[in-house]
Amino acid sequence: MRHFKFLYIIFLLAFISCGSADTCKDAKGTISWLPYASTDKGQVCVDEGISSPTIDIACRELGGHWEGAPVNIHRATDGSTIGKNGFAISQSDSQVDIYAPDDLGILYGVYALLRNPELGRNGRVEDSPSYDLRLLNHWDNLDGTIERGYAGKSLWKWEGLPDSVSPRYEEYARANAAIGINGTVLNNVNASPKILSEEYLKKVAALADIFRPYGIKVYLSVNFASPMVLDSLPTADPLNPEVVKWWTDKADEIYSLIPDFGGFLVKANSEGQPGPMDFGRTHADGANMLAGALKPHDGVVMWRAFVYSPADADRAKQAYLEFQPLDGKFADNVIIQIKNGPVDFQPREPYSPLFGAMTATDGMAEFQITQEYLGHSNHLAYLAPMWTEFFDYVQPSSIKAVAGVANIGDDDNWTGHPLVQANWYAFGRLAWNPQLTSTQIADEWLSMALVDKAQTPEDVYESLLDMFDTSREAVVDYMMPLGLHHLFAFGHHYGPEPWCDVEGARPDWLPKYYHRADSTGLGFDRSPSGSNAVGQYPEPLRSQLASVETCPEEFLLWFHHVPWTHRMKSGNTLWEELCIAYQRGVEKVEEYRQTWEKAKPYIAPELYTDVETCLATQLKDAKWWRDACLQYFAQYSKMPIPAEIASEMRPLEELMKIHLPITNYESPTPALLDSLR
Ligand code: BDP
Repeated sequence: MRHFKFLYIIFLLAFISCGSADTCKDAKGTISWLPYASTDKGQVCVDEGISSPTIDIACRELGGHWEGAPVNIHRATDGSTIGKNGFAISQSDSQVDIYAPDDLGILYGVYALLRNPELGRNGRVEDSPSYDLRLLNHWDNLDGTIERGYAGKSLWKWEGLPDSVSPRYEEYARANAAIGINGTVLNNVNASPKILSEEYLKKVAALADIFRPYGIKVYLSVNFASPMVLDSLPTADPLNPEVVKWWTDKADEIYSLIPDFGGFLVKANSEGQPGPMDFGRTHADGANMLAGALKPHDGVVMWRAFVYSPADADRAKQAYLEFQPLDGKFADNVIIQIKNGPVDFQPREPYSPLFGAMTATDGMAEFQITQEYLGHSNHLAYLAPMWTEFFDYVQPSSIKAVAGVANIGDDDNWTGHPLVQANWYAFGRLAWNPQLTSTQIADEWLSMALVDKAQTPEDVYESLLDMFDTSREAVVDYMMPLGLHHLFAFGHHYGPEPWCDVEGARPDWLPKYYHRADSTGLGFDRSPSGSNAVGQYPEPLRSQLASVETCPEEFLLWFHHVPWTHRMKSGNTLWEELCIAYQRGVEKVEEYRQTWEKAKPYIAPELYTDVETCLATQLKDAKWWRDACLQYFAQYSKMPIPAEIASEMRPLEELMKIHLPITNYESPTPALLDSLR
């Protein structure tokens, strides 16, 4: 169908503007991938019949920030191949055309064009999101703290809402829309029932109103015992009619305030949270009851599979054991949210075998953007390589959605470490298109956020790119190489404590449970002769993982208890290889410091200094990890640490005395770390 064209030209002032692009790149409070510089030159022409608050934003962005030829905005015609929320762009010297089947697609097209002004120049480019749900999960508590948050306090200022509204709420929505994120779970999975009170729902509605034109739907984490806590029901049994009615009424109330509310995220019967099993029911009973309440409103339930109990032999098998038998028993608006790995967001984990094991149930991946286990906000760990590695094993089309635990707080720079806005960005880009490569995304981010690519010598740029791309592997090397995992200090998870023993603590919260170091070797035997966690993987991977000889070495100690003298592919023994890996990690960080110094002339001064400080801390931490782990394991291997490393090590007894006085809500400052070690 052809539209009758009604042309009008819009000249709009940028609604956020400041100086030149370069001064804004590193300005405090800015989002690195958003346009800030105001051009006031963008000319936009919208086909008749296309109008909405979302289109107004698209026009405002172009009006304020587009410097190229006039842009025509069209509704894609019925026969178009463009997917939901997708767009097509073509451009010549005299005009740019954006086509989309819906308004959000137009907005996404506009952001794609602003990100890459050449898009569509060499022929029409078509793009649409791979998943319908691309969500951030905030682990924000109602008191303003953030569980595992390292960028200050929560962005949500609950005391002031709904009347007082921070300008950052809209900037947050803009930042997310610009990378295709279309939903946000506002509160911690360890959910306070209070979030469902009338008082808080009004606050949530105020945020939803701000996010709506940017295509961001609001979701909430809910506490399964909410009916008992909020309204004194004697039970939260999902099959009890009063409980069912309570949730049905609650859903109606939510939708009366927020008509496009997305749905619930639920952590149930996990780490002490209440759930259906407290009442003798199953995960499916619980999820389906909530799904029933949301169904008339088109809401979804994201039910988490993060479950484990100390009674069982192997924590890595738990989620599969509990959930796989329930395959096919879930309502069609339930999605099982599964962490990428079977344990808990370690620097490297094999993928969770639950992916692909529930063929009659929708599943979604949960990644962690915040660096709970990767050096908090002190370490540079660019996480896209971890997530693309996941997609090397898990077919993108086998899951329905993706979620990322946000690394966002109210810090000036939003994400703590000055460079890890890149991880928020990378998550959004991969949620849109999991086929993108980590290097491609790093290249996009570096050239937008860090340096002016045209002005930066190629070797400097390449070194920066390499620093990003290898940084997660460096963390793996200096913390937990070759499949080691969970050697972290108890509670806050910053720094090494492979020796950790806390009286009365659950064994599966202690490092020894995972590394199993003894005089014969190192690693967790998950082969058929051990816990047989490998049995949960499909063939041929299962057999490959099952044998020490064929198991990929990066997962070796995850799946096997390996003799210290075992010959690795390199010809080195396991012990030698371990020493090499820890040292390689340290050297990599030394190299990053040199890269950073080389890049100094091309980096904004304040940013330069901030990152320099972080890298200095990262190097000290890397050595701390190396020294602690190698000396601790040497007690079992009885093998020597190479002299050149050993000579600069701090004695183990000293390292074992370091205890960081921090909680799950903070990252240690460099000064605190220096004072303790
Ligand atoms: C672990 C965190 C814990 C979270 C839990 C979860 O240590 O704070 O509550 O995961 O995902 O990674 O529920």
